[in-house]
Amino acid sequence: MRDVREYIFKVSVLGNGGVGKTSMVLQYTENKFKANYLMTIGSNFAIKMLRYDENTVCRLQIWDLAGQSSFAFVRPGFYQGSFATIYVFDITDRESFIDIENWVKEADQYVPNVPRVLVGNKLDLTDERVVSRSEGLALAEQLNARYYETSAKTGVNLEKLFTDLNNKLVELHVLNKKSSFQ
Ligand code: G3D
Ligand code: MG
Repeated sequence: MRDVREYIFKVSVLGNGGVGKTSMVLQYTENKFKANYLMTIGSNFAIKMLRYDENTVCRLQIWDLAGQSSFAFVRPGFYQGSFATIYVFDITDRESFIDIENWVKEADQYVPNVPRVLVGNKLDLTDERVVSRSEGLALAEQLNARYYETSAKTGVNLEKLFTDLNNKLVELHVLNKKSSFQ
């Protein structure tokens, strides 16, 4: 009988309200955009099963935090036990890009040494773009993060983002391979 091992990796999705965090998670885990969902109250999570190889199955537990500061009390529990942080900005909203720094500062208080991913979302809104790809790449380099540009509307690059991250987490925690994730 083959010995299949299962792992659970919690990852946290961060960024200003409106950048598309909930939409990304919904599109990736359920292939839906603009289904009936409510503004995230506090935090919620979705699970995606990923097969790394024939012996290794992972459940990616993707947590999505509401931006409202009134829910600040949920933050410690939200960050606790995260294996990675995903920072999302909206390429049509410069403020959301500038604010990434604050999200990094906050997350670093709880989970300082985990792989980071930076995401420029709403890639489909080409005409409204105000943050360039090179700016995104430069910030990612500064944060020692991997950079992706996605659209929660079309789904572009979401599969790649989460599969790459899951592979990285298996390498780090199952195979004990330490290397940078950029
Ligand atoms: P949040 O969870 O980060 O707060 P949401 O963001 O997922 O609630 O998305 C905020 C708004 O942006 C939603 O529109 C959503 O449909 C839209 N959105 C999210 N991702 C994308 C994207 O990739 N492309 C486009 N075009 N829109 C996106 P509403 O109108 O409901 O506020
Ligand atoms: Mg949300």
